[in-house]
Amino acid sequence: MEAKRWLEPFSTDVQADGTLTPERLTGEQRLSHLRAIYEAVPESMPDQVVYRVYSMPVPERASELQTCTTVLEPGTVGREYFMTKGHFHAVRDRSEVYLGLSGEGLLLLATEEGDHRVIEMSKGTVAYVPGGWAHRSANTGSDPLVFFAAYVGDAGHDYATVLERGFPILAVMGDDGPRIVENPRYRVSAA
Ligand code: M6P
Ligand code: ZN
Repeated sequence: MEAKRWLEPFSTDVQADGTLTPERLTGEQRLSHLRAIYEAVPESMPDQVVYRVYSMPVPERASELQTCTTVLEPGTVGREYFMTKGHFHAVRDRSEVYLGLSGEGLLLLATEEGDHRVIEMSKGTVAYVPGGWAHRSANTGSDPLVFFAAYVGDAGHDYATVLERGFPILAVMGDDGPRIVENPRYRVSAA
């Protein structure tokens, strides 16, 4: 039989809470999986879900677009807002687009040289993440931060670089709202 040349078109419904129909939960990150990204997680904190990712299934190749929603719960660890692990793309030049669906947050971006940017995210924000920029989201609001993402199909996730070096900036709760501060734990690339 002749191999199929093209994928079958499909659609998915994004619900108001960011979940997909049909259900496509592909990742659930609890605080116990995320200890390394915070300065210190108090022993007394319950092991709650910090965020969930719902992805549409397409092959990981450059001709496709990976798409997903992320639902990041509100909360803090010390003064640091709940955040995603953050990653570079394994194939560094691959880009990504975010679309804010609900909630309030900050998209933190950083290059391997330590250059950094911050984009405010809320419903309707379209944020462009060029190749070469690690990206991490922080929920600075009191409701879940929900956003849609689309990225080049073979981008892959490099978590190790951010885990080893940290992120140059942190989103922390200040006395009168969110603040961006330098991360004292950050180690710039040796390159
Ligand atoms: C966005 C995209 C996904 C990513 C998710 C959670 O939806 O960038 O690729 O998986 O956020 O972020 P992370 O993988 O860094 O935990
Ligand atoms: Zn990405």
